[in-house]
Amino acid sequence: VRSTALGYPRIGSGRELKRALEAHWAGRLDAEGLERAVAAVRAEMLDDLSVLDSVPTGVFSYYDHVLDAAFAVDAVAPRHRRGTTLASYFAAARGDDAAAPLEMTKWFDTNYHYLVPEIGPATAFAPRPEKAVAEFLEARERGLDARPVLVGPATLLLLAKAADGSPEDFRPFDRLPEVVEAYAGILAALARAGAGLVQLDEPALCADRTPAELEAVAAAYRRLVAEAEILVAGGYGPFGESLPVLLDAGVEGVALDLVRGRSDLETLASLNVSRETFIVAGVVDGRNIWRTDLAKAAADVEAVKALTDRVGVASSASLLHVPVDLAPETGLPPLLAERLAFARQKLTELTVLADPGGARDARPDTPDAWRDGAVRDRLAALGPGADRRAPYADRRASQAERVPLPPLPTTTIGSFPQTAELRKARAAHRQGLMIDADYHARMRAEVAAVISEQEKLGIDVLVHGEPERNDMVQYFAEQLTGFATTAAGWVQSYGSRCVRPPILFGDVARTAPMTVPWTSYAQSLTAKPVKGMLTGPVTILAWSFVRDDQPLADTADQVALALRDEVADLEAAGTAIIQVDEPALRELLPVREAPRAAYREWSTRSFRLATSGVRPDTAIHTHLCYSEFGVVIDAIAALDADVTSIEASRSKMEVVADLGRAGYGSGVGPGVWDIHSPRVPAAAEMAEALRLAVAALGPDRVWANPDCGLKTRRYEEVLPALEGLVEAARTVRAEAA
Ligand code: THG
Ligand code: ZN
Repeated sequence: VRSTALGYPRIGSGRELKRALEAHWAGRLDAEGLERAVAAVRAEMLDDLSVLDSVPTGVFSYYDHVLDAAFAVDAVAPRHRRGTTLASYFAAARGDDAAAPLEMTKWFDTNYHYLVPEIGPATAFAPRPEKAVAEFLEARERGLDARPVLVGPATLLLLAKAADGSPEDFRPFDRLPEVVEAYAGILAALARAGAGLVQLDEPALCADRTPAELEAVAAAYRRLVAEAEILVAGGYGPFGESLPVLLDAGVEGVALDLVRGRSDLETLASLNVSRETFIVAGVVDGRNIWRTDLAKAAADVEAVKALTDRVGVASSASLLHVPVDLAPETGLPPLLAERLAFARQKLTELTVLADPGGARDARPDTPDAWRDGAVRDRLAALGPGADRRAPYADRRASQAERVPLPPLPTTTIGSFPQTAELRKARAAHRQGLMIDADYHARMRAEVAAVISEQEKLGIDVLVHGEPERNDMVQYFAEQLTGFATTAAGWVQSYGSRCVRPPILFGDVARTAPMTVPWTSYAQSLTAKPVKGMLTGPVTILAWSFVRDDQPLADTADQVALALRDEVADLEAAGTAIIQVDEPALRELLPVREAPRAAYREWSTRSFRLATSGVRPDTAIHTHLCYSEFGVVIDAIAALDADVTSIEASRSKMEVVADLGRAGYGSGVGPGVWDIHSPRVPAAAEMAEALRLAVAALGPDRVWANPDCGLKTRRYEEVLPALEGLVEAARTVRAEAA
């Protein structure tokens, strides 16, 4: 059995790519300097990957692997074409003065964002194999058995969106036969360079596909196998009915995700495949950081061997989703550290599984010390109504009485700009160079400044600005039991941006209030209402590495209970409005339809469990962003929040109408300012968006707010934009009166 990985982190063990990219974009590093820096990152990747029998190449990326695939077939929007390929590439990724960037959205059910290619009926495809060939040769020159990897043609088109101006009924997938010819050209170039097996990633075939789509995929692969030996990799779930389609098309092999897609073992058995079939068993979890149960993994490899003679072992998905190395994490509790494997450690596991003499240890049980009987007893004792509040109509009346607000009240989502000064203070505090008292004084001064700015602007519902929070999940993880945080466990989120997902390893409990002092302090400075700000249970799970020894639903309930206590403490401190954000509600939605109902059930229940312990006159707000919410509209209604603020500015308020259709009857704050762009919208533009929302919902249910937190923006943009927002709300308010 030969070992491989489907992909690898490409940010560098010390985030060298991030530093080089940001220096280049700031004009501090020229193209040659950038090239030197990324060559070092790729060399480090190859050093790591060289322990494998088959080494994936081309998995380095300057920004995003979907964008790489679009460039490989020359699907570059005309507005992004610049003097060099790299300049065009960064124009597409980040935009510039002349052109808006490509849209960004979540890659399957992960916290990684890819760039959405724009493909129209007239997009001219052509093979651009230079990157794939160069990275293949770089590995081969080291004497490695190199295997080029590219996002496959079906996934590229299924993830793309129709270019502006395309006919209504056009779908990028319609162009499959033509894009396949460009892929054929790339495969031919790789073959000329000496490549054997080539991996095409087709995780979109692990989602529900129509028979017509599968037929088109079959034709595509029948064409491509004429050019090269192809290994099709899935990941992110079972191939299911896609599996026989691929095998019948004559691909050399298929890489199965045996962590999330174990049912493919049965599918494979039912197909009675020839013993020549090449199957790569993805038994090492590419999505999580737990050490592999090598005994179980080896048993799965044996199960595949019972069906065919040609078997490999691999990660279940690209290792992109885990940090590079556990070695620097010397601060973790030993019981936890010995149970973890990051990317480098997973490579070692793969070599052990490929070695006939390797030691296949079973995974040790979860330590008793990680159980919290009190939390389990409390959850078991919850009555059936524990996740239900009074009817919305009653809540609405008592909330209006407690906090009188004008129609179209103005508010922000929670965070204010994280200035360089704030970051510096946090870094100094973390390194022990600033004592707690000074740090807290600095943060309180920031809260006071943020409150005063909002009062000057005339905003109706204020926030404290969250200067004390590094990340909206990590901040809570640092304070809850059952969580650990890493020192340098960075995972790419998009481009040069990374996050450090906390590790949720044991039962979760709150030991003390986590946010109350900040909110109370802010409230003490103003007569206007200040919102309490929390992150919801689903998002805390989605943006952490979560224990896999019990159902996610059970873990979500524990987090919800801890948040429920925080909500109660905020209410007891006099907070009338408490916002519990769930930006990742869409993200954890299963890729296939079948398991979605169960997900909607437990995710919304955990949110309600967190938020239903309050009086009817306390308003619960929530906020959602980062994705298209059409598929979770019912779940949004099931959260039963009093007000939902939602990303809407880029979709031209469509989501507002969707909410109406789904029977969502409470308040809505459709974001009228796209904060992901540095552009400051004019008041008239925001007023127009508010009019659309008022037309759909009436004036009594609409709030005026930006579409996300302001932490990544600068005050130079924030102050004029908020001034315009307040003006827009006043204008539309007057029109409605
Ligand atoms: N937190 C977490 N996941 C997220 C977001 C988040 N996923 C979706 C979305 N928000 C992603 N957006 C960003 C935006 C900025 C950054 C990361 C993800 C970012 N990161 C810093 C960097 O790379 O330099 C590091 C931040 C830090 O010091 O912790 O700027 O908000 N979990
Ligand atoms: Zn947001």
